[in-house]
Amino acid sequence: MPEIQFDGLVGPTHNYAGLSRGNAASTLHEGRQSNPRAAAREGLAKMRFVSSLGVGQAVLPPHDRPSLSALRRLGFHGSDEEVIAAAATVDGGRYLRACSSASAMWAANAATVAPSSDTQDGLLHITPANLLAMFHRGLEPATTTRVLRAIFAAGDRFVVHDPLPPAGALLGDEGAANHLRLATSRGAAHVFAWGRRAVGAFSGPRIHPARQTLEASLAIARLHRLDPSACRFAQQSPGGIDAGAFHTDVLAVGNGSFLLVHELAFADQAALTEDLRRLLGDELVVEPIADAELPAAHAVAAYPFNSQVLTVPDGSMTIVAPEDAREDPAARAMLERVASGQGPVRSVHFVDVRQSMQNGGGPACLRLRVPMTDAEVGALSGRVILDDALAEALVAWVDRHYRDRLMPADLADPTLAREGMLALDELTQLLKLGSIYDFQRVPGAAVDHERHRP
Ligand code: SUG
Repeated sequence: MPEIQFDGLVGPTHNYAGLSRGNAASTLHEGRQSNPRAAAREGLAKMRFVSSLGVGQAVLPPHDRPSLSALRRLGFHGSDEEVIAAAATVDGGRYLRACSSASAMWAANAATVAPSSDTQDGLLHITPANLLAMFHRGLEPATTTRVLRAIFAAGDRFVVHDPLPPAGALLGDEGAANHLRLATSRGAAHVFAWGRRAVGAFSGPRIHPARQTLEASLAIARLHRLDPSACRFAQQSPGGIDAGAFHTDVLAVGNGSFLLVHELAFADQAALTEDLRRLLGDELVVEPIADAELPAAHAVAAYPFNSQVLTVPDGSMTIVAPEDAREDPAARAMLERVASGQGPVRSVHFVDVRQSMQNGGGPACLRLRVPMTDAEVGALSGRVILDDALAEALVAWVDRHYRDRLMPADLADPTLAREGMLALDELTQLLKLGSIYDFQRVPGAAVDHERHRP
């Protein structure tokens, strides 16, 4: 079944606020100047490249940031300007920074997906991730749910569930970044990776937080009506999380019959691989990468595993890796060895997504994969499938609205919020998505286009 790559378009407030403990790049770049326009252009260039390979590409809109509704729920009140000014002074501005993050760009964390071919009711199931491990990311699920329901609106084919309840520490769900779907002629297997469990003993990471719970993964598999015999629940290696692999897709990537996996991705890799082979047969090609070939620190810094492995129209596979992995000799050598071996991968391409990488998001983080039949693609709502005309319109839209430099201190500028509303209001028209943002739905909060044109 062909797969559509739904990429998150980078939002106008893309910045480096150092919000994600356990994400080395986010910590390293805290306080640096960002370039939202370049970030959005890099993302669009990657989408156009993937589309040029003959792979279906679609776009998900950014979220409205700063989230004024989230700031109001924290007790900041008055006009939008007053809310922003007050939040900028409390706790060193931490709530304003968190509520301004453009983190919805990392669409691999938007949701988990089960294609209709794998579900017992024949529907395509999507569950938006609750992202409760990090405050700034926990602001995403409501808008993500609205966006996905606007796009996957055809109820006879698609079901977009509510995110799992953000119930204490029980159901931490990070979406597809901790999920791998593999398939051979024997059928499909779903690997759900978890970092901690709320119930029962386990040995977890010591330094960094584990975000995904086993209980959340089990609930997603149930919700998606997957055949339990096709599901595996594998613990992420605690050492891998402590080395900076806060999501599984930092150390592993799979596509169809192919799995590229670092030694520190899973706690018991040998057992998992053996089990998958029993399930999927000898067609399964596993490329295990030893820490001796590519130390985890390189894998985390250069993100060769955070690549998109794509099946192209001739049936072979290609890897779309970050430019950073080309510049790291060990990472590059590993990818080139994999692409020149006996397996299904025939080529590697490198793309520059540096603005996103500096917050810990590589090519694979920027996209949500949705395996879909042609009829399902035809049933999507909105204008989200990327063709040349839409790509050009989006680049022009970015150039019209986005700043080319932003420091965390600039988040206190109320005109940034107005610029964002104006841009996103226009975007929903471009993408034909209707009113999906709080500022479009709250009475009295409509955008005055004439007054706020930059
Ligand atoms: O959740 N970074 C994101 C990166 C997500 C990467 N996604 C995947 N691996 N699939 C995160 O840690 C940093 C934001 C900041 O510090 O400003 C951030 O949220």
